[in-house]
Amino acid sequence: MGKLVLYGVEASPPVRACKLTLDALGLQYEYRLVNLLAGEHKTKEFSLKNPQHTVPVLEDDGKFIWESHAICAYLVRRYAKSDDLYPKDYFKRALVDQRLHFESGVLFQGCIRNIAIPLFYKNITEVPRSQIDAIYEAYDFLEAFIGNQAYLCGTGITIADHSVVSSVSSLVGLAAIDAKRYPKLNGWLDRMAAQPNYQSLNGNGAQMLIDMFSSKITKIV
Ligand SMILES: N[C@@H](CCC(=O)N[C@@H](CS)C(=O)NCC(=O)O)C(=O)O
Repeated sequence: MGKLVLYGVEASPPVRACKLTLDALGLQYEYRLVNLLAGEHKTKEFSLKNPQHTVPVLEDDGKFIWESHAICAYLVRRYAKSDDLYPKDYFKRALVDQRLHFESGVLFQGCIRNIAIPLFYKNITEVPRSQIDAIYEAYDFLEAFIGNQAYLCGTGITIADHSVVSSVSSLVGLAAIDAKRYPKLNGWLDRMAAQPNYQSLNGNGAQMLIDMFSSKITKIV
């Protein structure tokens, strides 16, 4: 096995998703901090690793992969002893892929990033209510996806749970989850938070992002 290095920053949801998968697989890795606010991801050195200059980036034996969903899938295919986290069965895998794409397009891009970019990079401190409504719409979908299952794709945790919990655990700071309106989502979040090492791998970083949002937002308009 080659040397694994994860480049990232704690507050980043997709970085935390990769940490959850690395831990679930029992993989040793070096973690290298990339200070986004200081522009370390825009350096020539980092662009050679990832020309899209996003974190996370995974380095495996001198090769680089970015995009958390690709990283988590790669880690399972390459290193897992079982396919539980990312099933080989065509239909089961399609279900995991659907949730991963949902995280990428709806939760991360549609909810978190749309709110974060104006706050952190454009000095805008008011958040349109429509963006908070979009979070609740996403919760409605997740409530339906979970249904009577313990996890997003059935009875066991998959990389879809790692990915989605990384976003939802920060979104709760912008749109609280009412257990009466979202009993399935609330129960799932509790089950994820009860996983070993959850707090250090995801909980603390999720709170950091919530605090960053709170320090910028003056008003929902
Ligand atoms: N869909 C990507 C999102 C990656 C992403 O946008 N990461 C943010 C941090 S949370 C970033 O690196 N932003 C810096 C930039 O876009 O220049 C993934 O899952 O890896």
